[in-house]
Amino acid sequence: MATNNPKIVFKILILGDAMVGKSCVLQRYADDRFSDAVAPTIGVDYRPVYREFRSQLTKLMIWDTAGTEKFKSITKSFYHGAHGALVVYDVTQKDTLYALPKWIAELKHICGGIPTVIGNVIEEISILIKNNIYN
Ligand SMILES: Nc1nc2c(ncn2[C@@H]2O[C@H](COP(=O)(O)OP(=O)(O)OP(=O)(O)O)[C@@H](O)[C@H]2O)c(=O)[nH]1
Ligand SMILES: [Mg+2]
Repeated sequence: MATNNPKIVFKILILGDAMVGKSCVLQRYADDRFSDAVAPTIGVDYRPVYREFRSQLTKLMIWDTAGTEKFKSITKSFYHGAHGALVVYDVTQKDTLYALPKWIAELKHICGGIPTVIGNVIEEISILIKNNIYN
């Protein structure tokens, strides 16, 4: 796909606690592959992804942020001007679910809008339900 002159450009953030799989979600979306050797993100990583959307070349400027608290001041400076966000949690780690309101509130404070929430590590969900983790 020729990637020059996209008609539509969106800035998208990926947020959420450390180790929930944000970078893996991006790798899956951008390259359709999974690796368990992904290094923790230092600050912020940027990845342009091009897709056809309603027959228009669309550029998604995806900013994959570190979940670690020590990078928060850096990562928050990238929230400005975002059109959307994926707020990720790990379905096997309850704390990462309970942290979502904090991530969403911080995002809304700077960007407004409604983020999308996604649960990761979903191949483990049947084990969690079987073991009554969600009761
Ligand atoms: N089983 C399983 N492991 C996953 C999945 N997604 C990510 N992981 C593993 O979870 C760990 C953390 O993944 P990352 O993508 O680096 O997590 P992150 O949220 O980007 O972490 P930070 O950059 O430190 O904020 C890695 O060891 C991944 O291999 C998944 O869907 N299933
Ligand atoms: Mg990461």
